[in-house]
Amino acid sequence: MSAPVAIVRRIEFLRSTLDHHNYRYYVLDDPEIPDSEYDRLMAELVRLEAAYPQLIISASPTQRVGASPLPAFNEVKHRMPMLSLANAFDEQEVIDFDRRVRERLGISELAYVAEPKLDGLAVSLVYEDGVLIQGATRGDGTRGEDVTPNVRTIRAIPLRLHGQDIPRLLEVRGEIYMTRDGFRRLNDEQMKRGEKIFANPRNAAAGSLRQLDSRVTASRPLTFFCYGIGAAENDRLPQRHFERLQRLKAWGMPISSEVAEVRGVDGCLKYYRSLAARRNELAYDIDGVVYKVDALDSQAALGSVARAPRWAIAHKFPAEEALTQVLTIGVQVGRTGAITPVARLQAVQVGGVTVTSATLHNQAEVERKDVRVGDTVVVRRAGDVIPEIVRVVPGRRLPGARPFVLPTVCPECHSEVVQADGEAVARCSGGLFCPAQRRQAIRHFASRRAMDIEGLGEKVVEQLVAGGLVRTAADLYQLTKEQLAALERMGDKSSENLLQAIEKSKATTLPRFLYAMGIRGVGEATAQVLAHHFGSLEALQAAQVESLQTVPDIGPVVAQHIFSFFRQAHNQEVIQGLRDAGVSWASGPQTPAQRPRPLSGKTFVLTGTLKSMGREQAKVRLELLGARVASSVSRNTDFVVAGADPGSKLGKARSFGIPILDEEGFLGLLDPSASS
Ligand code: D41
Repeated sequence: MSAPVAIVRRIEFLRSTLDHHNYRYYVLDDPEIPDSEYDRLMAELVRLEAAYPQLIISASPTQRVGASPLPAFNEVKHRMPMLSLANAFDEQEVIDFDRRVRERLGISELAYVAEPKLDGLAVSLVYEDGVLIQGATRGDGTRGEDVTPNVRTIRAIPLRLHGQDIPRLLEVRGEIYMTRDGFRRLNDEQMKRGEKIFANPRNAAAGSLRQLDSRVTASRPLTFFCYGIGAAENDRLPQRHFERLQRLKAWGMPISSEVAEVRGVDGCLKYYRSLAARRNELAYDIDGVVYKVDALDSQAALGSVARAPRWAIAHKFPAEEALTQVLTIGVQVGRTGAITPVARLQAVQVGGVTVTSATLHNQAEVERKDVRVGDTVVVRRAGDVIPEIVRVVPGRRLPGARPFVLPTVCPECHSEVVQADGEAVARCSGGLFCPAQRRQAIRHFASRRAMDIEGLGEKVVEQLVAGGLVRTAADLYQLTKEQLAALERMGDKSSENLLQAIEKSKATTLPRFLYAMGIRGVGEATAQVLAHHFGSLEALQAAQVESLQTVPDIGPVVAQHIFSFFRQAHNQEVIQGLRDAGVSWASGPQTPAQRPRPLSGKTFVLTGTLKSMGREQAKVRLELLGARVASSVSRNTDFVVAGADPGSKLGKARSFGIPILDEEGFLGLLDPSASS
């Protein structure tokens, strides 16, 4: 059956429109339309392709979801070797580099291009007639691994190029990396699911790219900057590196906005100092800058030695690891009383920042690394994550140094510290009697996904709790402008703003309110399911453990936590206080008519295991949005949600050309505002 011409045209229109908006977003950093509009266009394309699967092409923007796992990566021989970069560790080495280059070329002052040196993974992307046909890791420079399905999932990498004079064959080189924000989000998710925590964005990027299952890669926040051209079948390319980068950008390749043309070694060093000073403001980690001779004919004349070009050099920032000494080991108390050991360190500069403490995560971690007071340790600061102790330097331990033992009472409130069987963390049993837990509880209450009180930061909360102005969340609603203005670093204006933010938070929703309570085991998703199931706070408060357990995905442990929470007089008082102060939400069970039902009429099928929620919960949440959830795939299925280890339903969905959502896509669908 052939497709109507109008459909073929519409599909191509949608693809080029989506490509265009992807380009505005990733390359020009200047989006023209809101994400919701992009999603709407994508949804239409997904629908049309599902109806006409014979029209699907691999360069379609819908085809970035990953493919079935490979048994192993194939080896790729690079068309041109991927050279490495020589390093300069101080300014003198850069001055020497520039002198050598000028002497060889017999030129008195050179034009260079200065680029940030991204801390990611070098890759080669091959385009044939402007269409991405291969992605490979650098490997040893001669041979790398074929990671084509993986790179196809990275939205910053165009699946096809646009514009004039695109070489028939073009090999683009660049760096795949993770932004610091993406890295933090990924680690948060990994932590919640009890999975591996990555040490830094580079490791996270490497681990995410080298996945045999590219659907895993698709769920990771990888991105890309291009820094050059490898092989190319076209002799009309610009003869200056800077112009080549501009040309690549016009074809759709993302180029760092920090790339600059500079003159002479002075220009190089000036660029270095300025970027080093702004380093922490960048969205991504860099470990130095790269200087490249701009003119291609000069590059050719200089050639290369020992697999590194003579025309480029990496000027590295000072190392991000340093040696220092552990002064004491103390502990910090979290919202749920979790006790985290923290090493206080002899102040040391790590990558330009003074570090005085490092987290040790938990008792087991301290034992594994065997960190003791007085030890000389290697500390690492990756990006702006909390510094950590990499290892103890053996042989420098002071005689008599004793292993660290967790305190038996909380350092803040002197309550007993308890460790439940099978739990890695020990906890202070003081509950909200403990000022540390109180501070954290208030912070959680005010956080963006909870009551969303802007301006209630750590320093403010600390003062409010220490000064006795705020003991519980309800006290926030009794604060006066005078009280706030009297705090350190709070002027009239910021007190006014904070009061307004507190006032604004009174109009909330039941799920947000439940999440804000900080009940153990009740995250955002559970709060939503509870609110939906019980319909009102009163009904939830009255629920017995047995009826709580009948709620999808609530097991005996969380049911008990919820039950106990509402039985405590203290919690009842706080809730009453909040309601008396005017905190409220639309009451009664939300009838279908009141709720927006964006997925109304759509049929979903779930397969495999989701990491963030159980199948029942996923079903409830889809139904809340109006969708129908069926148990088997048919031609009437609109979407299949595939978790880990999906069953035969996935193959069936593919054969019908039904769009498949991975977990991230699914979560984005449930809460489009969450993917910020
Ligand atoms: O940002 C980078 N990591 C970066 C790496 C860059 N901006 N430019 C680079 N240029 C080269 C040459 C000059 C050899 C084409 C590089 C690399 N190479 C490179 N990355 C990994 C090994 C070599």
